[in-house]
Amino acid sequence: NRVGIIGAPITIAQPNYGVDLGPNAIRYAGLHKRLDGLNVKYEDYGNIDIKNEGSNEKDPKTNLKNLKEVTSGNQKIADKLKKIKSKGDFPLILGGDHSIAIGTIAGLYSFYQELGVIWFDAHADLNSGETSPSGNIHGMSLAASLGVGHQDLTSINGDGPKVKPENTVIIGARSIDEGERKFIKEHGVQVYTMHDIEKRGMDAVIKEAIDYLRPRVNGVHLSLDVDGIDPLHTPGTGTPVDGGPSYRETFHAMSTLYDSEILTSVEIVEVNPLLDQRNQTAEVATDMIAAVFGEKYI
Ligand code: DIR
Ligand code: MN
Ligand code: MN
Ligand code: MN
Repeated sequence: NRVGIIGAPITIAQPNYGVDLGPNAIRYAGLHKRLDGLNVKYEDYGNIDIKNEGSNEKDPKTNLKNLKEVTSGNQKIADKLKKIKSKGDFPLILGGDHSIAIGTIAGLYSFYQELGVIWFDAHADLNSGETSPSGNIHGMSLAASLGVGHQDLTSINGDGPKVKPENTVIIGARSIDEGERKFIKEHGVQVYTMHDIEKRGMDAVIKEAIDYLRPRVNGVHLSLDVDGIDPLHTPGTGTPVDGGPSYRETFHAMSTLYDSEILTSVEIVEVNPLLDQRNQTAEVATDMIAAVFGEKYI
């Protein structure tokens, strides 16, 4: 299948400007050449035109920042996803902040009613206006995809949940808010924290996640937040958390996902070149994309 590359530069679902430059930073890091080297055919559709006009103010009623703008940006992303899926492309979405997953998963829902999601992240992104300590919608995108949160966010491309909690796996979590902990207990999302990865190793964890999802789902979306990786390797991101999986562990997880042939779409988010050192984070992101498309040696 041909890969369809889309830049999705939403930035106003979190407070640091610059994450809208992520898609181009990843292209400059050599994405196309790496795919060429793997003999992967692709079409790069460029960046979706997103209006990042917002503020850092929470709406006192909803506890959300920039709800209208984040919603309209994600509507555009969902529409674009549907378009390229209709052509038969394998979507590769470059963020942008992690709110873009609301749009990508909503678009994918038109094609996979039993979508599996692998959420590789330091965070769980399971907040809502009721639980969020920040009001930043990038910390709510998985909840919204599961049907929990503001109606505007849960009704993109149709009302209600786009993915089921039992089809959702979080890997790499090490910063989970109180309300998110409750959400996980109540809804039964499968979570592999850093404790699990440390104890059992990344190889066992990623294989278990694959074996868990395979019989349940008809497609699997990988949502890779670069802050999931240890910030030693990925300093260019807005909310780094120490103690994450290393470059090697992450590369191995991506490589194992490639071997499993389970993935039907991939997104990579939260690369912020303005917080980075010499585009290192975009380069690591590109290495991980290469791994997920079959690269074995760096
Ligand atoms: C925090 C941070 N849990 C929040 N979330 C982030 O604001 O909801 N997600 N950084 O990627
Ligand atoms: Mn995230
Ligand atoms: Mn994160
Ligand atoms: Mn490199």
